[in-house]
Formats: sequence, structure tokens, C-alpha cells
Amino acid sequence: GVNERTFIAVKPDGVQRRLLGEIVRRFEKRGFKLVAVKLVKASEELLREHYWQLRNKPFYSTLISYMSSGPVVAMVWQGLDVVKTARKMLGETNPADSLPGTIRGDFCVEVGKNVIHGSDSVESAQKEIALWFRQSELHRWESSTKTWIY
Ligand code: YYY
Ligand code: MG
Repeated sequence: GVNERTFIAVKPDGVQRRLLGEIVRRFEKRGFKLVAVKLVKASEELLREHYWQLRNKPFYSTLISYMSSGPVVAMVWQGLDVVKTARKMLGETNPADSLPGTIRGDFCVEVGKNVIHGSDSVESAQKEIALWFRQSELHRWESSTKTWIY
């Protein structure tokens, strides 16, 4: 429904490369609503929890050090089918497989520096939002454009 939420993070390379504004703009323009945002230097503990399903992959330790190499921008976006739509907006995990027009397809070339994270399912989104944000950081607000989007 229209209250579906997803967790999006602009990774340290995205922040360093000044891609934040462009990425936020894409989600705003699409019609999604920002309900939480913060700049965070993620702890290794948080990142290990975030990526626990990948703990046995060969790239896991590289992934954790990359993700802790600088601040990330953690966000929660809300709207109809936002989890699936955000994944489409991101592109494939490997930028080389990502079509132009997608965030990864437009802004990066390497899987290990792929600029952005997006939850892969509604269940993952709920877990990730709870991991990265306190309830008080999730804002309720009425969008004045709602009736033009829905
Ligand atoms: O959800 P998504 O980010 O598209 O991919 P995941 O399979 O969850 O992997 C998380 C993260 O790990 C990915 O964004 C880059 C990194 N990674 C990697 O460095 N090398 C791989 N072969 C696969 C994933
Ligand atoms: Mg994933």
C-alpha cells in the first residue's frame, strides 16, 4: 500500500562523490515521501548486523570496511510499492549489469563501490529501518502533493 517503507543508504563513495542531491532528487521526483534521513558513521557492529546474510561471502570483510570508510546517508522512503520500485531505480547489484537510467547504471562501474543500498523485500526493509533508526526519527507528515500522486 501507500504506507510501504524502504531503507535506502547512500554509501560512503556516493557521499564522497557528491551524489546525494541527485539521488534524493530521483526519489522525490518519482513521488516518494522522505520519512527519515541522517548522516551516519556506521559502526562495524551495525554493519555486521545489516549484512549478516552475507557473512560467509568472500567479499564480506571488504564490504564492511568499505561501508565503514566514511559517513553514509541513511534514509527511509515511503509510498506505493516503494521497495520494488526503489530496487528498479537502483539497478542491479553489479553496475555493469545495470541499465543506464538507473542509479548504479548512471553513477558507478564496480560492484564493490556501487554507491547505494536498497532493501530487497518488505520484511528486510522493516528489519533494516528498525536497525538504523529509532522510532522517534521516523516522521509523520502529510504531503501536499499526495492527491496528485495517488
Ligand atoms: O542488495 P544489493 O546491494 O544489490 O546486493 P547484495 O547481494 O545484498 O550484496 C550487498 C553488497 O555487497 C552489494 O551492494 C555490493 C557487495 N557485493 C560485492 O562486493 N561483491 C559481490 N560479488 C556481491 C556483492
Ligand atoms: Mg542486498
